[in-house]
Amino acid sequence: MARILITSAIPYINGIKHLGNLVGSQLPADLFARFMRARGHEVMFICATDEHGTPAELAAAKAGKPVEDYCAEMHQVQKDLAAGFRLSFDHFGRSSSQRNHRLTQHFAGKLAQNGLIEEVLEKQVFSIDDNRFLPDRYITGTCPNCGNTSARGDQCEECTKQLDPTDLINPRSSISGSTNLEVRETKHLFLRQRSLRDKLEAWIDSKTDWPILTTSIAKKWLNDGDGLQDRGITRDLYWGIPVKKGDEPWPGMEGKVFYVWFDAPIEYIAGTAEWADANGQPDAAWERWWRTDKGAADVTYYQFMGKDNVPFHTLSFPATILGSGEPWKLVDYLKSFNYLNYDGGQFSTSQGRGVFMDQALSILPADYWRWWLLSHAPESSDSEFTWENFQGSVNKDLADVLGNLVSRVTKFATSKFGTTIPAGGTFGPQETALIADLGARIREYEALMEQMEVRKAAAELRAIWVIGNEYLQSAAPWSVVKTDPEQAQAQIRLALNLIRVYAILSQPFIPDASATMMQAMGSTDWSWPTDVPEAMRALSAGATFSVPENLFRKITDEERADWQSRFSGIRT
Ligand code: B3M
Ligand code: ZN
Repeated sequence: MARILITSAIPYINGIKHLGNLVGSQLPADLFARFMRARGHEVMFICATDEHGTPAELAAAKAGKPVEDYCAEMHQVQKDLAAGFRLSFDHFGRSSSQRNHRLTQHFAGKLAQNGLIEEVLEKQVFSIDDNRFLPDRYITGTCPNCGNTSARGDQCEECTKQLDPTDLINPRSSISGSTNLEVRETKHLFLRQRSLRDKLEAWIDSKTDWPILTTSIAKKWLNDGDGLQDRGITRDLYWGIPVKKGDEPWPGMEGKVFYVWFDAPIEYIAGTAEWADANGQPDAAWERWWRTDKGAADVTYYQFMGKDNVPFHTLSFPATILGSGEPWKLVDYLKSFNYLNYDGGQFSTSQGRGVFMDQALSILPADYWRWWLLSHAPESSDSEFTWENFQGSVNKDLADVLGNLVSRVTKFATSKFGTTIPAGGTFGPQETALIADLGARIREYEALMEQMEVRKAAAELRAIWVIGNEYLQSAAPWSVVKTDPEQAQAQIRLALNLIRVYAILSQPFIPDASATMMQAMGSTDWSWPTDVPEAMRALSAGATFSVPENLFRKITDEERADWQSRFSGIRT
């Protein structure tokens, strides 16, 4: 039994996530966590909401709520949606927790002690009417290059020119529209990442088994242009973790907070501490996952995230950990994803384009989405959601292949033999061949799941469902029963056992349908089918089973057309 630590990138607090966000981190992480638990490993699976920064402050202001209240509410909304999608976190924490405050301040203190923090005096735009410093992208004005009147202080989106806020003509605050701006001096902390460059490079080079997507992004940031830059880790904001050196005040940094990207990954650790607190466990219980001097040396740590988050996890967060000089666990394997596009364009949170988590669950149960998203995960390249493709997968894979097998077998068995597993006959050559084929495919499925080859694992699982249908088709118990009822009983006994094995294998992808299948088979034995011939005899003659509710319904053409127009833009 191994010990497996899994974290998903933590979703930002300012709104409900779309399906592209979901499939890029939380959902595949859940697939892996479920699989590892099913294999009998000890798993700790952590996620949280990422709550600090200007976007949270602005979203709260827009909602007319204090930012603390807004974040508490949105945390609950996201937590409920995660539960709706059956994301099996051991804990869904909050980056605004006291645990994260203390750990973030602790890391900053250690980095300072180790000479890795530099205090820098900067010039920044201050909005007098808003009474705050404005981050570059919250200053709007006219682009000196192309004349676009709504260029942002960091970049003009029309002509893509990189800008400084002071380049803008007629600059104004994007928050209030005020033009009453001035440049003021302000002090900030910089993490001297550059001095950790060699250590980071050696560490990344040692990860020869990482996906190319992950290492190519890491190396690009390590080597591009001037290479790794020192990084500002503080901001002039109200909402965030106050800048302190451990428990001590940080002279000159009063009223400032840590940058959201400094504290967010530390929440992986803090979230595990929150888990311990929530379960009445001592510190040792979470430290054994994170401190290599306190039991975490035998933990394997996996991270899941979208490609845009990779630089922060291959450079910035490791710089924090390595720079602390303390024995914290570094990630062992980083699984990253490309983007999921939506129906000929991009998912867009700002335009409300695409399907968002709450909307998805309001039209169909979680398993339908889980199956489509995972079987089309954007691994080797970006992938695209279309309603035709979704309808096709659901109707074919789930309804025709899996659902149909379960309903055909259980209905036929009940009508001919009643609701106990029939005892007659013995497994013949056809049954033995199926069991052998199944065994080989299950080993392949395990290997793909272990390698986090999400799409390929889904394809293998589907192939496993298909061979069951092919067996039934050729064994044809509905004909055999007329001439050799004993043999038909053996065939049906095999098919019912197959349903139980399918429940176990499919559980990481479609947990609700799997639970229904297992319950219908009258079993509670979820143990992984390591010995396949034995697993295919687990349901013994005389035990009772039942016909489950229809597992999956088909999506009609009318529904497809309706949803396609409903989710095409502007979320209301
Ligand atoms: N919240 C990314 C995002 O919401 C960011 C991930 C943090 S992981 C520590 O896109
Ligand atoms: Zn421009």
